[in-house]
Amino acid sequence: NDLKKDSRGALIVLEGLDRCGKTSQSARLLSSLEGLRYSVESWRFPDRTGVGLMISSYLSNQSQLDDHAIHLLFSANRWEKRSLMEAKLMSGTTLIVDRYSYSGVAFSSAKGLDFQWCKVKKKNEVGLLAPDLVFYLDISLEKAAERGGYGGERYEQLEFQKKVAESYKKLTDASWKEKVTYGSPSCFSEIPATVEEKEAAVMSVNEASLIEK
Ligand code: NYM
Repeated sequence: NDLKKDSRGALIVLEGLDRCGKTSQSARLLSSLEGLRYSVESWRFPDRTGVGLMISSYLSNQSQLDDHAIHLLFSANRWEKRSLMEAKLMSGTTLIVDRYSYSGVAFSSAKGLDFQWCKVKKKNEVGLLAPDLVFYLDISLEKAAERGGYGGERYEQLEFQKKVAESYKKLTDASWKEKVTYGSPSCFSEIPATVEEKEAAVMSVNEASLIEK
């Protein structure tokens, strides 16, 4: 009950290629922040419930969908969770989110969809909650491919991931923090720095900010 809940929680997003280590690093960030008595939850997109059931079936090659249609389903999947995310943030809970709108752009544009059409600031994402902090977990294509092997789901091929990496490069801006995941047990080992970053993000805004044009 002595959880740090005075201000709103921060929306922290982790992005990167498939097999870049987001799952492990989310877990580490979660336990570090819990250890510091923050109220914190770990989320991921796609959330494989609701619209996410269709997404999951598409990703496991059990169904076919037009590239634009699946792009919009990924977006709808974020909209489905928007009000719950806002409620959590406003009640002081920090959310660590594994993939968000940037994955939407990076993966769809890697398939050949027009980058401008997919962009985060296009209408279908405008009004979703804007992250306070985005971590890009950087890993070489080869190292990512070595991990557990690709092939389980759609998109998990070296050539495709190469295009995804190029799309991410176009999306990255100065506010993103890069973390190298390969070879270090935790890229969040200097967690106090992350907490300072979190507090800076929280102090500057009271309401959760939105993705805008
Ligand atoms: N993906 C994820 C997209 O193509 N668009 C999106 O908007 C999101 C959130 O889903 N290969 C892709 C990236 C991944 C796949 O994600 C499943 P994960 O993190 O493996 O569950």
